[in-house]
Amino acid sequence: MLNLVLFGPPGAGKGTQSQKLIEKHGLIHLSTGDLLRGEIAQGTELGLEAKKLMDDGKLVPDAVVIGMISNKLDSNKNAKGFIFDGFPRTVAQAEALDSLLESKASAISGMIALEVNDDELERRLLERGKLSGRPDDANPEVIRKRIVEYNDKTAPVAGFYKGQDKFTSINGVGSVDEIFTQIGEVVKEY
Ligand code: B4P
Repeated sequence: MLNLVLFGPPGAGKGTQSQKLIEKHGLIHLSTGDLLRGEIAQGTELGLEAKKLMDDGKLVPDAVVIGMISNKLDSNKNAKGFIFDGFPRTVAQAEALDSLLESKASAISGMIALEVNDDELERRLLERGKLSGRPDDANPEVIRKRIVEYNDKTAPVAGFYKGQDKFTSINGVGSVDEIFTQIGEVVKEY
């Protein structure tokens, strides 16, 4: 089973590259950001709680996103593999994901981290905000808060996978196709 974690700060290109990876490898795409926005669109209680945090650039509680991922793993029992996009975002989430996969006799194949500087992240997210209307992309202050939250809580997840010898970092600045080619070189090794 091929189980990839696509990692990087907000706007690094995780969602963009995930789309290309699912087309090429037929994996199931699990984006916690998309799942949360789905809850918001349906107006569920979980969505209402998540929206307050997301609009303020904060992470949603671990238990909420771990529960969503657990349900998705259970409902895709015959999958060839998964792309985890925007998950895990904390070390607690990474530990929970290992346990969930282990209980299904599976494991993470590797993490690929996209490195992009803060100015480029802000530029990309503001650009997307103009088209998508995503409230968390519309405001430079919220974007900066998301980057701070990433540095505080999410960046340590890289150390978790380095400790398992499953971490590869690539340059996330360049054309979408150039970056996809670099990702392909890494995936070949898994
Ligand atoms: P996400 O939906 O995961 O938001 P993101 O990190 O901004 O998306 P992504 O990184 O995929 O964007 P992409 O680069 O593809 O999360 C949103 C919020 O949900 C979080 O802030 C948090 O509140 C909550 N949340 C989600 N998961 C959570 C978890 N596990 N735990 C707790 N909370 C969680 O795209 C960005 C833009 O760049 C696009 O417009 C794209 O077209 C452009 N782009 C991509 N590649 C490019 C390139 N090479 N060159 C130029 N532009 C490029």
